[in-house]
Amino acid sequence: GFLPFVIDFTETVHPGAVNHLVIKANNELSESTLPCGTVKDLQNGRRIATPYFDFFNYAGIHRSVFLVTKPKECIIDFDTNYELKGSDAEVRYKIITSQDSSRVVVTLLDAQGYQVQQAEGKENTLSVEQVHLWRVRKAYLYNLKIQIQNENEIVDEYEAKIGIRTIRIDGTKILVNEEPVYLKGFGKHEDFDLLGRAFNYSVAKRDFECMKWTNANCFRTSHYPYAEEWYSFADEEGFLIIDEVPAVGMMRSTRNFAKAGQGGFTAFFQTDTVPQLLKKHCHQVEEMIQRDKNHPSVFAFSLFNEPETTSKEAHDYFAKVFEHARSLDPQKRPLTGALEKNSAPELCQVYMLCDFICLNRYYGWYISGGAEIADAEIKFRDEMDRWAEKRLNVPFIFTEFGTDTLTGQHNLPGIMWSEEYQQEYYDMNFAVFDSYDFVQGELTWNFADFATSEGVMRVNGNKKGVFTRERQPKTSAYVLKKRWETK
Ligand code: BDP
Repeated sequence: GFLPFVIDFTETVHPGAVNHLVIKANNELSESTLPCGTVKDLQNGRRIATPYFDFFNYAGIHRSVFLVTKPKECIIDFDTNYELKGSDAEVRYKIITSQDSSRVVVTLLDAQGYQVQQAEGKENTLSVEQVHLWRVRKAYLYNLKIQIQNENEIVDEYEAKIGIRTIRIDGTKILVNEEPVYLKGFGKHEDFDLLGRAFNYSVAKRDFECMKWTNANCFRTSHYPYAEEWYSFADEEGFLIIDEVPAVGMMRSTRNFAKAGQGGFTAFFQTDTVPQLLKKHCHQVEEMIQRDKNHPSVFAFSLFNEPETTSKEAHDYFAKVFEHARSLDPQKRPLTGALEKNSAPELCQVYMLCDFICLNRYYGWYISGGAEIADAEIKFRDEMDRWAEKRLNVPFIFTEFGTDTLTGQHNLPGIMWSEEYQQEYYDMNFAVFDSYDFVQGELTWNFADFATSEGVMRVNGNKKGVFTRERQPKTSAYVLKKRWETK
C-alpha cells in the first residue's frame, strides 16, 4: 500500500470512447501483509481494522495516479553508481530498455544545463572533472538525460536528477564523501490535519523549513516509504533519509510499543502465516529499493521497526530479508532496522544483521518517567554500557526517543506531559548519548504530533512531536535547534 504499482490496461481500454477506471482500495490488516495488524468484527456487523502499530490506518488513495503512454521501445529503469577520484568522479550507469534495436545515448548536464559528458550504450561510465559533490545540507544535482535514438529520431527520453556522492560505514563512523556525519533530525509521519497522509507541497515545504530551522540533517521515513516527492525534496535540500519498509507491528499486541517498552513478551514469528509474510516483506523491500535507489538523499534502508527479535525464528526470518535486500541495491547502501527495548544486547538475535544499529528507547517516558527520571538515566547508562562491552565497532543511532507533550502545558517542576519535562528528558538523553562515542546520531520521536488509533494511551493522537500537528514549535524545538547548531 505504500509503494507504486503499474497496471497495464492496453488490452482492455477502448480507444476513442469514454473509459472508466475503477480502483478498489482495502485497508484491512492481517499478519500476512505489511504493516501487521488484524480486523475486528463488531456485533453491529461493522468491520474495523486493529493495527499492531501506533499511527492512524488511513484508507483510500493518498498518492498521485498517473496515466502513462509509452512507446513500444522504451526506457524501463536505470541506476547509477559513483566513484570519487580526487577532485573528479566517475558515474557508472546501467539502463534497462524494453528492446535492443536502437541506440541508447546518455548525457550528463550540470545544474545550469551545460553538457558535462555524453556516452553511448546501456552500460557505461561518464567521467566528471572537477565534480560538484552532493553534500549533506549543501546539495548539488546533475541532470541525467537518457535517450533511445533511432537514426535522428528520439524514440523515448527520460530525465532524472542525480547527486554524486558516496556512502560508507567505517568502524563507528558514517561517511558521506569520506567525511564523517553525525545524524540530527527526526522520525516523521506522513500526517497532517484534514489531509491525512495525502502528499501536499505546502506541508512538505513547511516541514523542510522547520527541519532546517532546527539545524537537522536527516529523517527516517517511519514506518513506511513516503510519497516520492519527499525524496526529491530531500535531494534538493541535502537531507539524508533512512528509508523504511512498512514492516511495523511484528508483535502480537495492539499496544506493542507500550508493552514491549516495559519488557512484556511479544512472540510473533512462530505462526503458520510467517512464510507468506516473509514473501510480502521481501517483495516490499524489492519495490522500495527499486523505487528509491537513485535518490542521493537515501543513504540507508531500514528493513523493520520494532519487531520481536529475541527468538531464533526472528533471526532466521530477518536473515532472509537482509540477504535478499543485499542483492538488490546497486549502490550497496547500509542496511538496518529499528530495535525496541526488548532487543537488549544479551537477548536480541537480529542486531548482528545490521550495518549500523538503530535503537528506539524511552528511558524517562515508558520506563521510569517523571519524578523517577534519575533512575531512568541509571538504567539507560546500564544498557549502553552493556552494548559498549560488546565492542561491535559499528555506529549506533537513536531512531526514537521522546515524550508526549501537550503544547502550552507548563509545570514547574516539570511533570510528564509538560513542555518543561520534554526539555528535561531531552537534556538527560543527550547527556547519555554524548558519553558514548559510538553514538553517531539522534532522530527524535517525533517531528510533529500525529494521528493514531483512539485509546487510553492517546489523547487525540500521539503528542511526542517537537512541533505541533500544525507545525508550530514546542519549547523543546529551541533546545534541539541550539544543540544541533554546533553538534
Ligand atoms: C515506538 C514506535 C512508534 C510509536 C512510539 C510511541 O516505533 O511508532 O509511535 O513508540 O510510543 O515504539 O510514541
